[in-house]
Amino acid sequence: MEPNLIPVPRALLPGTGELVLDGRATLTAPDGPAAAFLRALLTRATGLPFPAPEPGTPATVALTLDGPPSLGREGYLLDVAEGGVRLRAHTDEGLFRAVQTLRQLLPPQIESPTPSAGPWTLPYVAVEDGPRYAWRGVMLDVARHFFDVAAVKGFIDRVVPYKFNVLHLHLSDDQGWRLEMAGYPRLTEHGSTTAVGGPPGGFFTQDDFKEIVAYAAERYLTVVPEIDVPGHTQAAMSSYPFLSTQEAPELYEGVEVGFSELAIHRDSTYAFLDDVFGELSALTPGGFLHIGGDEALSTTPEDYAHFMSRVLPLVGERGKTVVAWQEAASAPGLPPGVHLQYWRPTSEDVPDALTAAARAGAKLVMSPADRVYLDQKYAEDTELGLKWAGTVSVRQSYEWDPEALVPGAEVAGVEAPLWTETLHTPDDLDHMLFPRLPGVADVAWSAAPRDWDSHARRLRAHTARWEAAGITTYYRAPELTED
Ligand code: IFG
Repeated sequence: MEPNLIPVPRALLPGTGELVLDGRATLTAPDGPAAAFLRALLTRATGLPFPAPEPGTPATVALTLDGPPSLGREGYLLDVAEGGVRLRAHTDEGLFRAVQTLRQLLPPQIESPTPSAGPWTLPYVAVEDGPRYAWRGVMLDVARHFFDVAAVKGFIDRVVPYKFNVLHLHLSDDQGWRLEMAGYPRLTEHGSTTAVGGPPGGFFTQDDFKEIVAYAAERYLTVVPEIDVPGHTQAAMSSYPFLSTQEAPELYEGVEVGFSELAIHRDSTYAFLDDVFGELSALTPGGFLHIGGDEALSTTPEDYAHFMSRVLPLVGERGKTVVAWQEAASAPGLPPGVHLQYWRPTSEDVPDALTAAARAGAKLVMSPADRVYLDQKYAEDTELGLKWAGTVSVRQSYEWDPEALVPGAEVAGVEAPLWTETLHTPDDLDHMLFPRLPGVADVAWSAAPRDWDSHARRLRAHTARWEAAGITTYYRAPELTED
């Protein structure tokens, strides 16, 4: 029987037989995040020592960096056979992805935060694998409701087993500004004090943000911070009214969008953004900054174009690649390498400007709302979530092709946004993430054609893994019960 791996690997050859890891099992691995992660996972769940082998004797589990360059940055070879477990890659990041596959080959109890007895069986198997897309992302909106460092780390823990490699943090919106800016203390002193429905708000200090970045980096996730402009800016304007043409901009606790815009024709707006993107760049080791650009419904197309022409260079000058929501396609002079995030439902026509920008070299991050907006209800009776894009079933998040939406475009990858207007706690996040997130992971990693029956079978085998990991509020989708 083929193991229930998600995402599906490029090539897998099941063997006959299984290996049991016990107290005699030894481990060798090159120092780095992959080995550190594997040791921590094995120790935490099995309590076994996994010492180094005697000199000259082969290890039970061996990670090596002698994989062929053709594996690329994230590819790997994994073998479980009578002689033991071999993970080979060309980089430590590739070994880290291999570790996630090894993890899924072990029994669900490997996900437990406390040791259990095992047996720690591994089916004989040979895997050759690598990702379809370079950008495999999830987004957490910490603006509508704030989620602290511990909650963000928990969010990271949930996406790592599914080989995601981008964490997009939506750090500012009408309802809150969530990252301390040394040059503008009121953005958090005042702008972070509330949320949708009212307080409490919250914010990340710069040390908090560094802690998140480090935790993500140890798991080969690149943090992509977003400061959304020129719309979605009420909290910033209430903190610094010089940014606004409103008389006395107030903090906002509702869920409307499109009513706010920065003062487009004031130099002070761009001086502010220059400082903000300067601080943000210094805090962000990753190569991307997201400037938002969505739903600027109070801004004329001319003003939007003017705004973008002044803001885009502020990011480029810091050597960062610009990411923006798809509306930015209409901006003149998009910088090379710009990543435009497609988010409107697939039922809508693709704007000509987006097709043109793609033809001119913009890369697309595919986040169609009716496929991967995981804040959308599963069904009419889902208590949490919105449904402006319609309900999004488990099958809908899985059964779609990122290449089919903008012909001729270069797709950088796929990203699942989790907006939090209606979500307050990590349990709420888990309910919306699972069971749809693994399907998004499969679309982002596996080039194999979608096979719903196979995916549903795999998902049914993953519920025990979620439960062992403490993910207990996942949606009991009808697809998860044997039909
Ligand atoms: N659209 C808004 C988000 C959020 C979302 C909720 C984008 C790019 C609806 N913009 O999605 O701020 O409100 O589903």
